[in-house]
Amino acid sequence: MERETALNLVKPHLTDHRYQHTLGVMETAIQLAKLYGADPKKAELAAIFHDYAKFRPKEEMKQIILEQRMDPKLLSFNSELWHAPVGAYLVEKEAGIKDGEILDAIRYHTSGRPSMTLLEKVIYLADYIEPGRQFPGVEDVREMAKENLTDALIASMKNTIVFLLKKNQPVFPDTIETYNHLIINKEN
Ligand code: DGI
Ligand code: FE
Ligand code: FE
Repeated sequence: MERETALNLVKPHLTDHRYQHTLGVMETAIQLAKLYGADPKKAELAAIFHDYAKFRPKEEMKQIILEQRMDPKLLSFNSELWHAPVGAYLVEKEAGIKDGEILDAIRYHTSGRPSMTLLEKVIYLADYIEPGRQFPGVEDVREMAKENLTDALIASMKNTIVFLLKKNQPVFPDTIETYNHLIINKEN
């Protein structure tokens, strides 16, 4: 699918702010893909569609999680997590994206998962460091992303986990497992 076609499919589902974020993720994901040897075209499409379901009503997302037999523990954690797996489902159904690697990059872009593929890592990180992001520590992660994909990914997951802990919020087990997996498997 061409970039313009994809952007036109996504735009009606997003606010202006979220659309600008999507363009930032797209540019960043293409750069990271070229730097680390992922497929830039798949990175482009996964980035364009990654937040496709961000503004779906919670009830609709909940129904999809149940009907499509997605991980039921999602429903016991922050509903911010839901747009990722629900997005993968809707992007296939409504936008006709069939590529499993692209759909997985969308599916795991919020929680992560142990043994993330290169494309999943690229999208996760691009979402975190795109130029519109402003939270504390992001500049350090942007610098790391130029040198080492795994180190930058660990730093971004760590920041997210600490952010949730500081707000007394639960942390989805897959996020913790992803962090553990990355740390344990990194050569020190
Ligand atoms: O959709 P975006 O805002 O672009 O970014 P995202 O899909 O990474 O969503 C991140 C939000 O999800 C962030 O504000 C933290 C929140 N969140 C809630 N619980 C968890 C979580 N993020 C992760 N990784 N793990 C959680 O358990
Ligand atoms: Fe998201
Ligand atoms: Fe996003």
